[in-house]
Amino acid sequence: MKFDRNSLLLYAITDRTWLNGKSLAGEVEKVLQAGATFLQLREKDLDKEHFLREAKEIKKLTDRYHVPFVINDDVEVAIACGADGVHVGQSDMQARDLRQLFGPDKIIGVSARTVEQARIAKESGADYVGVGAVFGTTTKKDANQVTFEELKEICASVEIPVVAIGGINETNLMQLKGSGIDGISMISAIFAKPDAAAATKNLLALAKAMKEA
Ligand code: TZP
Ligand code: MG
Repeated sequence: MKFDRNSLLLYAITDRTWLNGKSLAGEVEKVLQAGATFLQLREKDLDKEHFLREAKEIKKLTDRYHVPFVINDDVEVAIACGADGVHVGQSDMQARDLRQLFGPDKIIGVSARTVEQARIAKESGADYVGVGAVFGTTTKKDANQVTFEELKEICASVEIPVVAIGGINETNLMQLKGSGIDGISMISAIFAKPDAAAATKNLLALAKAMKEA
């Protein structure tokens, strides 16, 4: 899938913490139907076999909705399920090695908290950077905060698109206006909600307004 920066507008990241017996695929389908523009499958505790089976199932859904699909961290699973790409952190596999492994067409996303990290990611072949945490979050325990000014500086310093992450929700999203980001990515503001579809629709409208304003 050819990467388009506009696809980062509403970037949903899965989390099974709040499923409460619901199926992840079912929740993902609702979110895709409601207009999410990008999907990352993030599993921190699942065994490989289960992870791969799930990734293959989710890939069918993202294909049906023509939404880019990346796997968090696990390059093997990303390759085996035919994902559109992978998203890695600073301690995961380097973008340069990923690009060699994946070739030019796959999407590579890298988490960055500083201008230097973002520049290195770009030079190593990343397609986009995820920058955060822009607000306080309890979803990722070791997340460090990035200020609005730092976010803005990163956006101005690299040509590749930037997606903000961390504690973003419908009440604070508009505060990101003017930062230069291409989109917002969220876990709990979508998947912790009893009605993930309604949350997605609302966030999508706000994200559009945030970018246009
Ligand atoms: N990376 C930085 S903050 C974060 C990640 C994965 C957690 C985002 O989750 P939430 O629930 O949208 O704050
Ligand atoms: Mg990681």
